[in-house]
Amino acid sequence: MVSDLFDPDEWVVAPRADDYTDITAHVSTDGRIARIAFDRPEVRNAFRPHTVDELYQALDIARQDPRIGVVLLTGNGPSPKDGGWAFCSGGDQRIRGRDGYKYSDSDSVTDVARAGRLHILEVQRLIRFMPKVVMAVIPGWAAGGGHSLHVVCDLSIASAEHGRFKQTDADVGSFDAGYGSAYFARQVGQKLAREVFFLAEEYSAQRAYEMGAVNRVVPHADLEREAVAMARTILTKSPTAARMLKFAFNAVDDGLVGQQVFAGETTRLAYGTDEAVEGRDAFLEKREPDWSPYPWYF
Ligand code: S0N
Repeated sequence: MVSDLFDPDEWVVAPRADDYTDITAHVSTDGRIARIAFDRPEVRNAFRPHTVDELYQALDIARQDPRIGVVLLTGNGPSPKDGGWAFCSGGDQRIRGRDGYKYSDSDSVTDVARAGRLHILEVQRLIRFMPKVVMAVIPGWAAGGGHSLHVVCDLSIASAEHGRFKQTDADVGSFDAGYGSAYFARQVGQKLAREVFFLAEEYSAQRAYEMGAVNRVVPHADLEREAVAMARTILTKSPTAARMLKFAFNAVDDGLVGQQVFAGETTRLAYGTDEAVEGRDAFLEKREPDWSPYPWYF
């Protein structure tokens, strides 16, 4: 299935997406926006390792597509079982074992090669470090590891009627001790973040907006239309400015990795200058570089 909110005129199937079983992936007809969606509505879009592998691949394809500037991450729905809506309810608890997750429901044992590999964190890092704007489009529950995914996205937009937020990690004995908690506290403040984790209560989309955890709350029927409209506004901006801004926002919380990512971008920009070309050419031509045309700026 896709979603009741999905506009078929807006999207075409993304490259390699025909084989996906746990997600859907589409690209807007003009090729500039990706829509990637959890597609397990019967379990509130919980992810299993197979889901995460597909998600990583679809996000990475979007990352490498030079036309795409914005990625919408959402959850298909409603559930055929009870009509419930979800963005994502985190790790699939039915296949969680002592040493990790079974790869899929049909596995009889946990795959030892994958055991202990908490690879949803690799997806979090991909979202965090891809030079595109990633927006969580939240039609229903964002719970547990699904809550953490929305936290790590650059922007979040939620359904007024069905958007629900709950951090259940401590209920089920798991804890996202990285972006899901510590970075969340940067967003909403320490007291609120601790309340969300320690009490594991339910919060409406409006309350999440008031906390500063969500950018916009819109009528359910308009959710994807509004998300696409926001994406189209972002796409009117300079791609270089947008990527530098994303990495600037990240850097203060990402330590040396944040500095490395930002520094890589500045090096890439510097390579485009005549000054850097002179340095390269001087080396290749076995001569001293002539820096005289380039001032020490003040
Ligand atoms: C989302 C909730 C609040 C929705 O409640 P609601 O609307 O009352 O629906 P339910 O009747 O509860 O659910 C409908 C059906 O969906 C199944 N289901 C829901 N969530 C899951 C799930 N996560 N796994 C498996 N099944 C799920 C229900 O069982 C029900 O099925 P039926 O109809 O057959 O009974 C509510 O559903 C809820 O609280 N869900 C559980 C949320 C949760 O605790 N998630 C896990 C939290 N932990 C993680 O996500 C791990 C974090 C993580 O990924 C991670 C982070 C850092 C490092 C490593 C990891 C890692 O573990 O990989």
